[in-house]
Amino acid sequence: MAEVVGTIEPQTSPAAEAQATTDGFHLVIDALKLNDIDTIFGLVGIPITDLARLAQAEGLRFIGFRHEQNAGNAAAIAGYMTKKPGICMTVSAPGFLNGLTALANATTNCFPMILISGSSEREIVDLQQGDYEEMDQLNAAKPYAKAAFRVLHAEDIGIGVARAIRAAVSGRPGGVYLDLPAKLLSQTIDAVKGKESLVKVIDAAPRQIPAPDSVARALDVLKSAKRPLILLGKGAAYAQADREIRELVERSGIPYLPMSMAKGLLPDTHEQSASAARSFVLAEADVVLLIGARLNWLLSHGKGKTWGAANGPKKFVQIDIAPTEIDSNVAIAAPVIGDIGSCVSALLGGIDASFPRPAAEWLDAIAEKKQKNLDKMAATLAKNPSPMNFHSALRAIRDVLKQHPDINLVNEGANTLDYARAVIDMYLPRKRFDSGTWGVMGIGMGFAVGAAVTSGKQVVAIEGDSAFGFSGMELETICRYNLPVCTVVFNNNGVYRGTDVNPTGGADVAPTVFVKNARYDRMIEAFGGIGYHVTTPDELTKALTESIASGKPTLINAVIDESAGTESGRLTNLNPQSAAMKK
Ligand SMILES: Cc1ncc(C[n+]2csc(CCOP(=O)(O)OP(=O)(O)O)c2C)c(N)n1
Ligand SMILES: [Mg+2]
Repeated sequence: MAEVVGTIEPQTSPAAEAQATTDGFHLVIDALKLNDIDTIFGLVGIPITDLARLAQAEGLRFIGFRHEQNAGNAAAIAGYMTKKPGICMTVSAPGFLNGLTALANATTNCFPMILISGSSEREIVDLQQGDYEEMDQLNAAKPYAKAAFRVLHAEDIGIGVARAIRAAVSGRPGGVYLDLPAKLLSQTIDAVKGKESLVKVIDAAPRQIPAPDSVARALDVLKSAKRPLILLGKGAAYAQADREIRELVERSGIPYLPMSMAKGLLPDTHEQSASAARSFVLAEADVVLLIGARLNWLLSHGKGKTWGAANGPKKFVQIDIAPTEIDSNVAIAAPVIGDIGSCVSALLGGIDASFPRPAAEWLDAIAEKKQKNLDKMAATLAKNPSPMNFHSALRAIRDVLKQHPDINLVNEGANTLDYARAVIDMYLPRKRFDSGTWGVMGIGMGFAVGAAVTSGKQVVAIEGDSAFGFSGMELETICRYNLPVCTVVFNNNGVYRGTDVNPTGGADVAPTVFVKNARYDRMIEAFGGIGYHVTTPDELTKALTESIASGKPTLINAVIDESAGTESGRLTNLNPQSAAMKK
């Protein structure tokens, strides 16, 4: 263009015009950035490939997965760890549906996440004319999400993203779906107008202060207790009110039980932990303070034998952010509604030197029960059977992890989940991520990637061989991003155990059985990771120690006695039995 030197470029040149406009792609990324979102977990394709490229070009981290469910699980756990919505981005119809499982799981577990999916043309979808990946995604998402929104005009992207963020994290957190049609992404609008349309969300999850009379009522009920108990749920861990919760437990002197993801809120070795006497305290307590724990199936709905029905009704004090949680399963004597930090602080205001300490009789009975069970567990853990069983393998892992209290632990399986939850102590809050409210299989590698990317710290994933299979291909993702994830596969040749047989004597193996002696360690080697094959606790100790020291992607194939597990782990009672087969 040397020949035009000295001439003034006309104001309406194509270059100037391009500068003066923006489009849907840029507005989505700008809206996320404006709200301090720094990572997207996703999987590319039509129509979001350029959105992913642009995100990376604009300085966001785009972590690409091999299946959207795992990207969604990574986003969900990032949301749980940070109280900021984790973002999952997918293509339309099948990609969206793959992500929807994770969105539903996030909503069930109260993890804040946003599933952003590209979608096909509304005009064609609504007339069912057979578009590429046609689906009415917004309506499909609605029953499984806390909220679902669609944006049709580029100037509404800012509002759409803001609504999604606020819906995900305010009140009870959950999964939000944001539908972005392909046409929206390429829509152009004036750049200044576009910039002005963006919304920075102020105070996305405002504190919710409990009513003083509800606090007074709760304190009265607590003071009336003879055998009080505190139950900490993952809502308590999510709240990041760690100091206040610890102070409440310690100042009141009340024994406490953590639900699995609340482990580590106070160290599991804390003398007030009643975990080792769980059945005893649930049955015997007369007043129970629930903090961010729901009385769902995991707590036997707050009634029946587990809760000592024969001892008469319990009195519950329940702290929850959602008023509709109250009386969901049993009558609640004293609801305290608000955010957990504010509610616990308010209760602390009434727990002074005059607050009655729990009776020594109650504490002594718990201590005695605890010691008995801990001795029993120590004897079980001390055994060295060959082949190795769940307990001897977990003893080895427990002893290594004790040296690394800040490790993130992912855990799923049946026996592998139930035994690991009981044996592996947690020392810090929000370090244990597991199958959660649904008891779902498949969160493993998604949670592992999410936890590693979010914390930048080591992850150890203790996985049943069946559980691992649901997300195993993400080993490639772990290797691609060189994440410090050590996956330990408890390989007992199957679902629950590997010893079932086909009663017909036919060639097909039983429904619960896998290929015998599979070498999961070789899977990670395909992607440049390090594989270990171990058959004894000593080998497991060595492999895990080396893995953690290396900080590299590793997988330990831990061979477990194939006859050691029980059907459904500890949930045997939930299996309906065939009357015809019992004969
Ligand atoms: C999505 C999903 N599908 C199926 C199940 C049923 N299920 C519960 S545990 C489990 C696997 C248990 O086997 P494994 O992970 O090998 O653990 P083990 O008991 O052998 O240690 C399955 C398939 C589930 N919970 N979630
Ligand atoms: Mg198994």
